[in-house]
Amino acid sequence: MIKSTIEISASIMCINWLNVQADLDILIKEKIDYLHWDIIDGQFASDFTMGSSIINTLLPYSNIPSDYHLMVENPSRLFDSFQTHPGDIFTIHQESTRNLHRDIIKIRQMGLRVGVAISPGTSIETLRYVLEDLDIVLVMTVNPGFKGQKIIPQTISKINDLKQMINKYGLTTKIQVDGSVNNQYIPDMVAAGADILVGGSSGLFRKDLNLPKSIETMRIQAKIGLERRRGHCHLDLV
Ligand code: S6P
Ligand code: MG
Repeated sequence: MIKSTIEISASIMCINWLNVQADLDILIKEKIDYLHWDIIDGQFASDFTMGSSIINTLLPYSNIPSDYHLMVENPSRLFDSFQTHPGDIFTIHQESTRNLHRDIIKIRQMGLRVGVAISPGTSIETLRYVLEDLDIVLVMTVNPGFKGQKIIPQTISKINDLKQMINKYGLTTKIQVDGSVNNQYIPDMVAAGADILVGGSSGLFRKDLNLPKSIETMRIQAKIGLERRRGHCHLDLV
């Protein structure tokens, strides 16, 4: 069964930092599904973003679930750094850990939802033997590190291949997409199988559109993609 709604996760590294409180108020009012915290260590990807002191300061401001995207080497060293709540998501990169399965189990034992991200050059086959342990696979549609990058087009067919793999094994794993998630690509991403859209600088925190309007626009594009997906498949739909 396919869920009738597509969720939006707001990439806080793309928020207007001179207007954080007002933007968070809008995200709350508009019932955004997750706050997406990009954590980068300068090694796995070549930049630095927010650490636990900034994130833990902002967390009490809303009760929106957190979606932690850990773009760091050896991610388990940071698992205890954040004030997590049940229902939050910890997503680690397949490429960043020497023992992926051990780290997946650790996250599960913390009572959190488990995600694994794959960078554009990483095959979905690398997840074959952990897929059943995951709540979410994050398909990166740009290389990790920076906002405002161009999409890597072949990642759209990767979403489709992953969706087929999930269906083949009878799983309910959700597909999240991150990078250049905007009006131009949302319908294709959702039609291919994306369930959670990470809204960044090109789709959500846009310079040319206010935040409520960009949220509305993302939802409309997601609906178009979902209708296309339904038109293509023979599953029992809600
Ligand atoms: C990138 C990070 C993302 C970005 C977001 C940017 O390393 O994981 O979450 O913040 O994708 O969005 P956009 O629309 O600028 O590509
Ligand atoms: Mg991200």
